[in-house]
Amino acid sequence: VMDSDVVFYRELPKVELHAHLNGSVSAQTIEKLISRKPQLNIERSMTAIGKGQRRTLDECFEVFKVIHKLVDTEEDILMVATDVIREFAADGVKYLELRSTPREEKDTGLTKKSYIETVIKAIQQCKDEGVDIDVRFLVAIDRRNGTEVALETVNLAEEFMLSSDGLVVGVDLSGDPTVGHGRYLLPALQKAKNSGLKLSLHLSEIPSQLDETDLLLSLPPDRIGHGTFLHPDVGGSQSLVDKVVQKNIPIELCLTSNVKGKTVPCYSKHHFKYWYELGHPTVLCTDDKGVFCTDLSQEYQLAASTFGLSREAVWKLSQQAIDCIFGPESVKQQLRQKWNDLHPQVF
Ligand code: 6MZ
Repeated sequence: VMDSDVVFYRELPKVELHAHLNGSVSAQTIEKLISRKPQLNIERSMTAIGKGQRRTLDECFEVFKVIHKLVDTEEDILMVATDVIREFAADGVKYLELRSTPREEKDTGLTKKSYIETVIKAIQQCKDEGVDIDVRFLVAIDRRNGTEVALETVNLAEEFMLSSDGLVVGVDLSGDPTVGHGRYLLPALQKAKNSGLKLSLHLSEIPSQLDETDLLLSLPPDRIGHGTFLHPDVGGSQSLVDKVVQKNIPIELCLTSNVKGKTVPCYSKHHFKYWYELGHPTVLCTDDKGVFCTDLSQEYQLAASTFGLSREAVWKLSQQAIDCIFGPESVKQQLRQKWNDLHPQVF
């Protein structure tokens, strides 16, 4: 007999807006990759942070390096992306924005361009198979790589925005927050915005980035990733909060990721509470469902049990995420219709 909560959260239609492709690789897919490359001597345990385990953010970034070794051909990317999309769909996600950093691998002939083409191919393939999910792609800028690479990435994103039938909708800024500074990336981000790409930026994921956050908020971004240290109770500032509120910039919140990555001390102290109580648009997301061993149903369930949300409140939360997507108005309308059709008679 299935727990009724488990069924409710899995059947709850959901929107996932913050999912890094290579952080979202499930244990099953990792096993397939390992069997393709046994000579690397990589084990599943090196690619994930299990239940009850916590690592520093630095250690999390080491995990991504291991996964990148396993995913270095077009064939790998195609398998990883199709598996990840099917898994999100099986978890009740109806709209997904995947993000990934285009990588070049000299040894396998992978180029940044073929990287993006392959992700697009995976999205198209899932669509052709009839998987019940609308998937879009955000091209990610790794902050550690600086101005030139950021501009090159934006140029690629612009090219694909025009040629991908609307699948490439924006740009993400991510990567190790302790490395680099937003001031070097501002011109590239500005260019992306001017060309019509949407911006989702990791902001204040760690403390003491107030000047960077203030600078990047001037763009302004269309969404914020994490924003863990924005508010004054944790060393942020009221003026940053005021800007985010005035510009009504939705925040993508990833509870398990932040607890396991030790930027938040425990679930009950997660900044979800601060923003939710303000009535500010917040969207629950997984970040890296593979690395942090979670899924979006579990994240909704955790938020509800930690902060005492009723099923009705949970439904509202998932529904409001539709307003925050980067896809066009027509897609928002389709999703609203879907939510209406799936709405339970009673909670
Ligand atoms: C910042 C993160 C991240 O792009 O190779 N990434 N960036 N903060 C986080 N919090 C935990 N989690 C993942 O997926 C892996 C990459 O996503 C970014 C990092 O740049 C990481 O290398 P892709 O598909």
